[in-house]
Amino acid sequence: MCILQLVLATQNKDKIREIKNLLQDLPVTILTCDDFLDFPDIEETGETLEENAVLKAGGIAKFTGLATLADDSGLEVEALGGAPGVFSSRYAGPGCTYADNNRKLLREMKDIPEGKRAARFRAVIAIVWDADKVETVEGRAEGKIITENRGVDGFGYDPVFFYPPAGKTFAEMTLDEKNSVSHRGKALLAARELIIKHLSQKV
Ligand code: ITT
Repeated sequence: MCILQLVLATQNKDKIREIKNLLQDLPVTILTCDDFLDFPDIEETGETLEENAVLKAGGIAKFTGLATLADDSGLEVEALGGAPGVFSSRYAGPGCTYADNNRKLLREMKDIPEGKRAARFRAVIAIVWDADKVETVEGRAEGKIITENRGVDGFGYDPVFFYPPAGKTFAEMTLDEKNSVSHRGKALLAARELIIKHLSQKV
């Protein structure tokens, strides 16, 4: 197998940590925004996670000329009709923090009863290999929104996302534990297969 250079089309350090952890044993050199000058911020104008993942990977692949992986992810809350969805990172408005988003979510859900708080995380990963070839995979994690923050690890909505099979929120899990059950972990497992197939075709 040859060594592949793969760029991560994200400015989100938390995603970079999780993605690197799950790809670390592959013969892949991972490059991030820190390895390039003037790494562009690709505008997310798509209406779906898949469209945005392809937009981000395509934009950065064009900029670097290298194979590029992007993750577009979000939280879909049943009682809120699927919100915040594609707007997950900017739910509480432009420039908002993770804490602002969680406060807004808990406020919006304050009257929603225990049995109606189902939510799912979804992650779509797009890999642009070259101008003619893009592949996408998806992962999901089903859980529920609790009524106050629990745990300090992870990022984003992790402190309010309770994962019943583990009896914990994602913010109460180690990185390995979260990656073994999360939406991103599952999408990356499928992405690993794409990478392995690509490497074997290059031999
Ligand atoms: P890039 O576009 O640069 O990758 P971003 O944070 O803007 O970074 P997205 O547009 O995909 O990424 O938005 C994803 C948001 O969904 C993220 O900011 C969190 O608020 C939330 N999110 C995604 N995955 C999550 C996870 O594993 N745990 C908690 N929150 C998550």
